[in-house]
Amino acid sequence: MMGPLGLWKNLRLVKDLRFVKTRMVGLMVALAAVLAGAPLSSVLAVESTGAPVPWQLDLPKGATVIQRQLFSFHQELLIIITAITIFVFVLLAYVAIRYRKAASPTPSRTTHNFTIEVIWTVVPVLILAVIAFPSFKLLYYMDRAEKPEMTLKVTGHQWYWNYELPEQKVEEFSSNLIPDDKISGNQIRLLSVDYPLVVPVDTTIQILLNGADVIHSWLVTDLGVQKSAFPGRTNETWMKIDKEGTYYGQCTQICGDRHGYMPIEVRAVSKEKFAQWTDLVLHSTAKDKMRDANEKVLGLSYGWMDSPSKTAQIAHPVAASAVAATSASSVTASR
Ligand SMILES: [Cu+2]
Repeated sequence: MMGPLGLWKNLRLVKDLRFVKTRMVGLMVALAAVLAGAPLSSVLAVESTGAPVPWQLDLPKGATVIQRQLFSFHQELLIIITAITIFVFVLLAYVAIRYRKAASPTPSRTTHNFTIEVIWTVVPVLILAVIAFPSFKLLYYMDRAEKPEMTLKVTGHQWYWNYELPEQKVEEFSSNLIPDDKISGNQIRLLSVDYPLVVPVDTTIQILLNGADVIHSWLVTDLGVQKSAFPGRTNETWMKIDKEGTYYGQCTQICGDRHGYMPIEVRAVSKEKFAQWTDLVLHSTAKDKMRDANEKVLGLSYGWMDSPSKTAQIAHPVAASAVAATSASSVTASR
């Protein structure tokens, strides 16, 4: 089979010295871009929380093994697509200039070239195979946890999320957007919620997802989790967070007119803090046990909840007791 050099000759590239020069410059630029692209993108990628930050570029580096693997896979793909784009661009520019009417008044009548046809079929197939293998490996790795240490149940509602930690006996509770006029301190508009999901770090968590009414999708980019929540079917995925912190996400399935108002806030805390939190959620003497636990363990303040909101974005401002409320009442409350 013809080697790459033969291919160049076949394309009559080497016959014109001017174009050899242009090609060299093009190749140098391509090489520089490929070499600089990935590390540059690596540097510019932020240690984010899922909330937007100034000058943010690229995917977050993540707080789970899955997200870090997704990030490096994305970097590899970036190199491949940059190289392909530059190659096609240089080739196209060469053909457009070299075979323009003035330079080539009598065009060639060639219709077939077996070698080139084999090459332009086989090379893309090889490139796809190189991409497909790590992609499938990652997909299966993300699919389900090998030895889950705890379970998290996520239920999507129009338009809020319910969480349940059955093994810790933390009953299903609702997580609602904080209305605009109540945002204060380091809360983030459209991302902060009243009762965040609290989970321990360094723990393999099996996530079971359901939709209560329509299809929703639970996405927390930093945790490398995105899974659809269907009514009448349980989906599974997992996460093992290795950095304490707050991670934000959103519903990524168009699920109704308040689809953009059902954010996800995950608080990853140490195992000790998580034990304290579950203990308070179960045994606190306060009227709102989860509020008490969040105030004491996470340092959240709930003063905003004591007066009604003027923007009234919240369908169910109370935690566990709101579970029985139907989506119909949330529609009435929010419109
Ligand atoms: Cu949704």
